[in-house]
Amino acid sequence: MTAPSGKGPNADFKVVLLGDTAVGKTALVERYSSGKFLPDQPPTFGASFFLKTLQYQGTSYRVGIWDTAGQEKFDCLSSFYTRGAACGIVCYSLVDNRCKLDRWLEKLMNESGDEHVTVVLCGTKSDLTATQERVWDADLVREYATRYHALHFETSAVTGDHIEEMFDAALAQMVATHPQVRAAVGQTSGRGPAGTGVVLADPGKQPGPAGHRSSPCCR
Ligand SMILES: Nc1nc2c(ncn2[C@@H]2O[C@H](COP(=O)(O)OP(=O)(O)OP(=O)(O)O)[C@@H](O)[C@H]2O)c(=O)[nH]1
Ligand SMILES: [Mg+2]
Repeated sequence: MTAPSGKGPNADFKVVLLGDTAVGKTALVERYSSGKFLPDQPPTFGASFFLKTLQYQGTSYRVGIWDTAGQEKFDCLSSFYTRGAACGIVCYSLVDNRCKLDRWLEKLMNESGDEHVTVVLCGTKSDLTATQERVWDADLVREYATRYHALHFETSAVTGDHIEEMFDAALAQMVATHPQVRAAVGQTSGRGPAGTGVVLADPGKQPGPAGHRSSPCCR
């Protein structure tokens, strides 16, 4: 995806980041918007909003990104930010098996109110896998990705790995499959080239062998 062109945006859409507290949602979106990793940020209070204008295939898109708070006390608020989202990025830490991935996926599906919502699974803190054990079973994550027709990326806010690629892929998928986005840019029928499916950002960095299952979720 390239920088915005001179002409104004001709499609808007809403992206929401969901996931347990401390999985790294704010660090991820901060890295995406400012290019910086800011350690020791306080937990998000309610939600933060980021706006990006992007150009893809000659069209400008204004992307409003809602970074929600993962702390349970803010649970009742997140539906407000999730409703109407064209894309939900559900984050889990690659090195923390307490993440309730299935809960956030269900929440997204129940609350977005959009049957065409683009779902992205984002395994965060990939830089830490050099020194800490990956705690998520590859088969289980693949199963979630298949069940929810989700894109799947592994990112690091420290190195910036795969963050741009993830947002680019999410945008491409929305343009390809979302009727409102397609209508806004004058594509009214058929599916675009991206379709749904699983994109593994770095097949060389797959989670450990099947069978290495260490209670990936607290249910
Ligand atoms: N090593 C490493 N640390 C990270 C990364 N992303 C975030 N962190 C650290 O993880 C902690 C939590 O990050 P946040 O971005 O605040 O987490 P959050 O998901 O926004 O948390 P809530 O706002 O409470 O929902 C902070 O100490 C960050 O510095 C990453 O990619 N790599
Ligand atoms: Mg936060």
